[in-house]
Amino acid sequence: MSQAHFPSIGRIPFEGAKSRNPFAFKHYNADELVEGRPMREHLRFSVVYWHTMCGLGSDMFGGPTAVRAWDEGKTGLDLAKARVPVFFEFTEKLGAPYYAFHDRDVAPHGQTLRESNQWLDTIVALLKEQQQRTGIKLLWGTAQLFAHPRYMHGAGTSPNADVFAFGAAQVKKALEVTHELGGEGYTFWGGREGYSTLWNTDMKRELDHLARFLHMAVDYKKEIGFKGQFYIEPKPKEPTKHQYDSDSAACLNFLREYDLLPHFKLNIETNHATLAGHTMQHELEVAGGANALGSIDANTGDPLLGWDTDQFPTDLYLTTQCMLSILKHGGLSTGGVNFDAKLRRESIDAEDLFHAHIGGMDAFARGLKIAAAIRADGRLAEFVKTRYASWDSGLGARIESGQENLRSLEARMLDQGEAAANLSGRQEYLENLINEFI
Ligand code: XUL
Ligand code: CO
Repeated sequence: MSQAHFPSIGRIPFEGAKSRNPFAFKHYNADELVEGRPMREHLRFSVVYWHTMCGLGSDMFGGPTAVRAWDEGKTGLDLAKARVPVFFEFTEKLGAPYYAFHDRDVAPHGQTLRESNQWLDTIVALLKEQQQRTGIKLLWGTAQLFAHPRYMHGAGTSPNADVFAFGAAQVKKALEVTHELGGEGYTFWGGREGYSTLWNTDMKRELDHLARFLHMAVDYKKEIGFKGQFYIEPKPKEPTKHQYDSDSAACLNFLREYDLLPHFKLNIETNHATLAGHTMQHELEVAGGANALGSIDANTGDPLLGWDTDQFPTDLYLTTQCMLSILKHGGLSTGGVNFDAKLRRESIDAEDLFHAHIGGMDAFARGLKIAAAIRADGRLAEFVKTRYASWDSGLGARIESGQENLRSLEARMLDQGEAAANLSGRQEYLENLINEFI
């Protein structure tokens, strides 16, 4: 194991709930079986390159604050090269099996597309070496189609056809390198695919273009034999005031409308769910119901800030809800628990990266164990099942199977005069029940 950049920190061990060592897991024990499967396989933790290596604390009111010895005195491609071994030393010490990146956070923008592609190739060779050295795998790759000024109006939805073409070229290359690195997926987050005002926007045309863009990617994926899963990542706003991929339901509708649904699943991010006015659990259930729950970007917002603050997840109710939905819908197969999360601007030390990820991994490990305990107990599932018992036989079963119609139902109710009495929803009882496990 490389010791060059975090010499005082070794491989993070599992020490159990009684440990007071901040550099140890209290709950994430990779080999421990939960519902007959190791935690490692349930959770498939992934570290993101962008926040971890490139996020230095800048916000709209001020510049970077983070102290990163390995960055000092370097710029451009030299800086990009220097960050690769640091990232892998970090991820390896954490014991996270996966990572994710955007093309332009591993390598810088060149003056031309050709130069950008060359620089990306240089870095991809280093990523590949590090993957081979450590066994860490690529969960998904993606193209950054939002930071460069050319994408000011979007990429796939730009009114400028040349910008669409540039974005398409960038995605082509990003798909190639993701394939080369053995990526298990590829994510499309519509960075600026939305609008700031409808006065200047032909919405229908932009949506048609976005669909064309994604169909081209589907075609190219087949052409190069890339077998990874495609994901769309819903987000309702920020930077635009309305993003077309606004939430799970909107994404599913868009994918269905344009015959893309067979090719995509959703990558659902907590802070995006809350920006959309939903809970993460809601978004996961909408996706799961459509058999499109693919992966999660594990983070959280701040209830008092209406921004995408991308904080590390530490709330056990949140992680329990996530894991209950994930287990219910069959677990993560190609996807993972990807920490699209960043340090607070005030957390300036490299060791804060460890505290943040260790905390997030432990919070998800606890969520997994709590969710499994709730499932083993069975009272919650039994309550929900009983609540719908009127659909299991007789009238409900006949409605579900299409044997009733408005006429037959009217005849029944005219005969009965009133519907059978309702039963209590027992919300407070269930909230107390959940608390027994947390
Ligand atoms: C932005 C966001 C992205 C995607 C990948 O809010 O979540 O980083 O996860 O482009
Ligand atoms: Co994300």
